[in-house]
Amino acid sequence: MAKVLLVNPRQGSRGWGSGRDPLDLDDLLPHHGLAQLGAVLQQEGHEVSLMDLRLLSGWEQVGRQMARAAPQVVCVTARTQEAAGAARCLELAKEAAPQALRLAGGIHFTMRPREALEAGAQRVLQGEGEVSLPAIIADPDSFPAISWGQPPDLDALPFALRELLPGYRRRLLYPIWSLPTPIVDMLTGRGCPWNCRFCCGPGEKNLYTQPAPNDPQKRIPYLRRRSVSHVMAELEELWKRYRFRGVIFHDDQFLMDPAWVSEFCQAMHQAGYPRRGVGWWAACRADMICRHPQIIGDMRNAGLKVISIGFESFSDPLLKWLRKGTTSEINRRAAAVCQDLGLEIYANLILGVPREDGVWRREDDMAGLRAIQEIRPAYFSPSFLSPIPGSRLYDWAMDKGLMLSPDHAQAGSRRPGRVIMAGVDYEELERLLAPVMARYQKFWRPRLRHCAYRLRSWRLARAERAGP
Ligand code: B12
Ligand code: SF4
Repeated sequence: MAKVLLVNPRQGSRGWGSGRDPLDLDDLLPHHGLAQLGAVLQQEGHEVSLMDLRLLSGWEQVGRQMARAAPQVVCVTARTQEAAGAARCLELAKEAAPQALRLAGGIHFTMRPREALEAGAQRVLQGEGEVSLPAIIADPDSFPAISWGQPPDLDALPFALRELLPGYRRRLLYPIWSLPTPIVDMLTGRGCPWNCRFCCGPGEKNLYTQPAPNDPQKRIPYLRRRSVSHVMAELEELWKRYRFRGVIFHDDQFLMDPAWVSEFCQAMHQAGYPRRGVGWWAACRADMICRHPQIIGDMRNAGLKVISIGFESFSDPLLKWLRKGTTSEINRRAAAVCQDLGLEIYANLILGVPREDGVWRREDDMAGLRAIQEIRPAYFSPSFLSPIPGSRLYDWAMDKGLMLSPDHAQAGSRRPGRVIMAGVDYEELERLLAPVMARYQKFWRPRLRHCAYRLRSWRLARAERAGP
């Protein structure tokens, strides 16, 4: 059995050390993929540890800790936003732990496996890792430099090993939106069947896998949901360990199959979570909300508190070009359905999007911002379009020469405050956005949340020191 070091190359929202004093979801949560791989490897008898760069203070420390850990296997993951950091980790592993087998995976290396090899990975696994990673560790020579992982049966997997992330129990106390704490996050399935042009959907479809019929290296499932009973069993284990009060269901889209969601809501009642005051967050498309308002009602009765809706735009020509499959009217109706049910809306809007002719139009974004002012969602998450590698919009923007910098660090980050696309007047966008944001950006809110978190973690640490 091997000593395996899993590496999360993400540095966090404010650079080094962000994970020690989180201010953002990106700083706070365990990496689902690594937590899942950790569980499988541990079940196979490997000695697993995690190096999460969000907790470290610089590259020197990364090198030192890798050398000290003396792993036999180093596994580096990457989303596009952290690809440069992942490459650096692979290079450092070569110096600091030259004896270790260096493996790479994750969505970015699934799309661009050669980048990992160039950085020093000896094997790259595209797609899912639960079945094939243990097999590579057992016999690396029987795998080519780049190969596809075989998809696992999600119901047969052990539950994610969240506690690989130091201080996990304390992190659950961080207040997120209006969810009661402690808050856990989890996934109930993999993949999304829609085809939005801006989304890394094609990349994701590959990750969750396809080809086979005549076997180009096998693989197949792509869209899968865990059974309701498997999800409930994980919730039960999390309840026993942490007595959570809030859950974030981090699936791309929670409402894909209404029958599954109905069964899930019934199971939540049977398990008694709504009665115990458990509240949850999930993302649903506007068209699905309009098509299934009664299911949204069931979700509310089963504890749904905050619903994230990817409105993206309230300009019909833009929604059509983005292939969102919705209209501004559908968006408004969906908002009304949710608000009538007393749900809090977490509204996502993408600004700075050029239409098919490559031209950005101020009126498209004006329509969106006006709609937000009318709907008044509880939370508003605007982003400036940054085409993500793996999306159709990225290929189009690159072909048209619209991306001012195809730099990885920028690609994939959609936060306002960056200059990304040619022809977009970002100063004007900031000016349009400012009055809308004024309602949401109360400078004391994050400070208050942070103080509450520190106080709660201090109390927890004191209680833990005092013992049972
Ligand atoms: C949940 C989620 C988040 C959560 C993460 C919460 C958490 N606890 O991890 C939050 C909200 C923080 C988040 C943030 C962002 N996200 Co996000 N997110 C997702 C989502 C919905 C699920 C990710 C996940 O956990 N998947 C399940 C796990 C099991 O899969 P996995 O991590 O890929 O791991 C598997 C394989 O890749 C492989 N594997 C992974 N690593 C390794 C390593 C080795 C060595 C091997 C062998 C195998 C292997 O095995 C694993 C198990 O099968 C995905 C979409 C999706 N469905 O995947 C988007 C997605 C990953 N996010 C995306 C984006 C763009 C972002 C943001 C940039 C958005 C923003 N506005 O800033 C940020 C950046 C985060 C970052 N660090 O880079 C894109 C990434 C596109 C890309 N090219 O990288 C995705 C794909 C959405 C999309 N379709 O566009 N996200
Ligand atoms: S944006 Fe959402 S609905 Fe559209 S393809 Fe991506 S995950 Fe699916």
